[in-house]
Amino acid sequence: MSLPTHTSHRTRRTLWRGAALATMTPDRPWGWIDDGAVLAEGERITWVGPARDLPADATADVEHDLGGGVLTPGLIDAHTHLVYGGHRAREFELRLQGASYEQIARAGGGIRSTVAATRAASDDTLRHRAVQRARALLAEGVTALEIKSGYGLSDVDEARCLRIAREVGAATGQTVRTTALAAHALPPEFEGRPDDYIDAVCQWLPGWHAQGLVDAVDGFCESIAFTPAQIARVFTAARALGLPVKLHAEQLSDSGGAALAARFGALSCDHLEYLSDAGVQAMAAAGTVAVLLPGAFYFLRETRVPPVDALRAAGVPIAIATDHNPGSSPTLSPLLMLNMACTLLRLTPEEAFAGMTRHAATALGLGARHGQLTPGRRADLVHWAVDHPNELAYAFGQRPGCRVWLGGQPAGDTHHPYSA
Ligand code: DI6
Ligand code: FE
Repeated sequence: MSLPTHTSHRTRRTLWRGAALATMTPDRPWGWIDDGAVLAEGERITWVGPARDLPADATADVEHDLGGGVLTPGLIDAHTHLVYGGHRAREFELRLQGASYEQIARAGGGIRSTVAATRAASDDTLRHRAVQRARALLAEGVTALEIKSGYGLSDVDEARCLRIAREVGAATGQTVRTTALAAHALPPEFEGRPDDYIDAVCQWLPGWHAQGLVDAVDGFCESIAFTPAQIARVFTAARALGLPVKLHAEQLSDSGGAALAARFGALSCDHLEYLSDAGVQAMAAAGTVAVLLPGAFYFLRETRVPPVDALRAAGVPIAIATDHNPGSSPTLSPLLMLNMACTLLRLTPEEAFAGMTRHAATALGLGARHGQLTPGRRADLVHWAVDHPNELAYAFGQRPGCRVWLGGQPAGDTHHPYSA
């Protein structure tokens, strides 16, 4: 009796051709190749170059002849708060009637109202909504994303949100990096006792880590949240577990958070509207990525622009992310963020696109495997129906069609769940 023969011993080879490539390698603008080809074996890219240089013996099990357009690495959303209950449309109304984000937060609204809604929601509801949001990002080309906790603010509820974040990746096939943001706001049961809460967070962290729920640790360093000294204690606990850190820093005021995070070798500092020169230099020295969040800048009608020229001059890599969250950035459109990064923050379209690919990968500690089309990296690809990717930053709100591959496989249903 002979065993059934099958081909799974050899990994599946896939070839993409018939499109321009924006490989996003840093050696030339957009890493551009006019008429390119990409080969993958299984989940990994094995060859990238001009189609005319394709090795003669390059055979493929599956061939995608793209018929024009541009192939790019998958977009990477390096800062999201995707797991939460409820929404804050009412708060949006209040702000339009004159209340400020800070006033609402101090009055127990804001983040705390989302904490109450998140604690009250079932796992199924939280998971269903988070997966919907991740699919909306996927429909605009996002193949990898960070998901923060930060709306549970108790041992049990933070672990629940981190576990659901992991499940989102399993459900959509996207690469998910989880970040524990328990130091986001003070939960009501610790009212008036922020240092006790920070102690509790430091005690909870090893348990979440032991369950494999944490890829990085974040905090909100701000006058309405936690002080640099409190954040430093959380970072020390993270370091003891070997976990990388990152920080919401200098969003509403300059509290020196970025320099503190840089001292802990932070992967990224995020927001940064009020970043000082000293903060820029500290980030440059530490190799920390600046994650700029034009959605929150826009939605809070911030007027102070992050110091983009100083970041550029110091050679700090700049990433762009949605910051999707119910309070300050309820967008699920990475393409709109590309546009806003250009119009509001004055990045070039290429800088913005690098900020959602190459530099976003670095911000998540995924720089070696994601964010560029090169041999050895993961075959997360997006085919866009445009002549040049600068159109993606230019035509705001238009959503040109795209096809997405995750590790060389076509992404499942990428229909926009919020469009008809
Ligand atoms: N900064 C932000 O913009 C979000 N979190 C943070 O630390 C806002 C979160 C919210 O308002 O729910
Ligand atoms: Fe955020």
